Amino acid sequence: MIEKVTSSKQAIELEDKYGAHNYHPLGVVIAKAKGPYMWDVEGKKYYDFLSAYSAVNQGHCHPKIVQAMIDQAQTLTLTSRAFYNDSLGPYEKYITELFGYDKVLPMNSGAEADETALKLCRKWAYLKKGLPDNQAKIIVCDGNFHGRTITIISMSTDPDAYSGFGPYTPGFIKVPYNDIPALQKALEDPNVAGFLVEPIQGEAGVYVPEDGYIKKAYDLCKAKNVLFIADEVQTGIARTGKMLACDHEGVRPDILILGKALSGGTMPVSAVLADDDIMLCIKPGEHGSTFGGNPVACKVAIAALEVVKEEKLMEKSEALGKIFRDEMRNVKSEMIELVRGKGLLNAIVIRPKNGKEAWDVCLKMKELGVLAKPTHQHIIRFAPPLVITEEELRKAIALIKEAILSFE
Ligand code: IF1
Repeated sequence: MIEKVTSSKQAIELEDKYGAHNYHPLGVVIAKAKGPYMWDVEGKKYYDFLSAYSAVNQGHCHPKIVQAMIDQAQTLTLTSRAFYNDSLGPYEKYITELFGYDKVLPMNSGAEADETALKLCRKWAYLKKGLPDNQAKIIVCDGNFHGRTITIISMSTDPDAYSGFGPYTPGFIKVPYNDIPALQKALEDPNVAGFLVEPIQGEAGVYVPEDGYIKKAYDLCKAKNVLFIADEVQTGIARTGKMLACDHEGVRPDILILGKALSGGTMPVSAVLADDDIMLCIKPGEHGSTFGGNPVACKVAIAALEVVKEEKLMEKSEALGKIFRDEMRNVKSEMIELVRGKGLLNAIVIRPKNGKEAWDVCLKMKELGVLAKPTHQHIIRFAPPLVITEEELRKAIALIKEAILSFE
């Protein structure tokens, strides 16, 4: 018997009893969403300021993307890659021309795309760079977040992400983020194959590196014939005010990783883009996925990317992000320690006051109709869908200010 949810309390109880406890969600049960808005089971309306961690850049249930999904789902959902189909080629042409790469390897989740990038980098290191077998090393940054698989958490410096999941995958060198000398030193190792980096570290708390860091890191990698691999799963697709966060510094990654908003938050769609000299290192039968590049994902991703262009989401993200940071930096509250971000990927570092901290601010915002969630104990990430209007943004900002000032 499929139970019908008629109250938030009932939904939470069902999840608690029958679901794994691998999350600690904010106490709100969403039943419907559209554009920048979400409604809970009781019908209360909220501004979404998380966007499913930047997967819903185009706004919830975007009509063009949903229609593309419906049309394809009624025609052909899956062939697997055992056979060709009439959706994958056109999608591959579209996305490689849009981002300027020779080829794309389609996957589903962001973690799968990061794993694919790691495999590509290692293969290239052995076949093209000539590194000794099983000796390839990949440099990653402290505070990184690239997903939840065993190899990816083997790169992590967050005990919550890796503790109790050993033994770990070898072959990773960790360096401090935003630290060029440390990267330079690590690149002295002749067995380094690649450098995997988030242009802005999302999970670490929207950690924006100093201007020029990405460009300098890229140049150092090129000087050592090391692949520069950008994880733009969270920062990509117009979130930071450019199509890619790397575009702010004119850097073209050797391997580009996309996910989340590549589908506008409708389904898991991820992609790895690279030129032939890297991409063709993986031969038929050496990598793949049942659903990778499925026809529905192809049509959805094309629609999701077209929406970014048609609705000028890059420009909106850039302009509205400036308004958000300016407004929040003018709030007179000791709880606001720092406001940082790029485009509409922002965060506020909350200074605890009278025992109240970021979680309490989020609970107050929820009460007032704005949903966001802390990343780590003292940082609240603010990332509304990029389709939010200036008027809606200003209304939400007023509520965020009210929530923070309620603790004065
Ligand atoms: C969770 C964090 C964000 C990502 C980057 C790859 C992936 C992610 C830069 C993997 C995924 C998600 C995962 C989700 C919450 C969210 C998250 F808090 F976990 F760290 F955004 F910061 N690269 N991030 O941000 O993509 O496999 O999830 O599709 O695991 O709770 P995925």
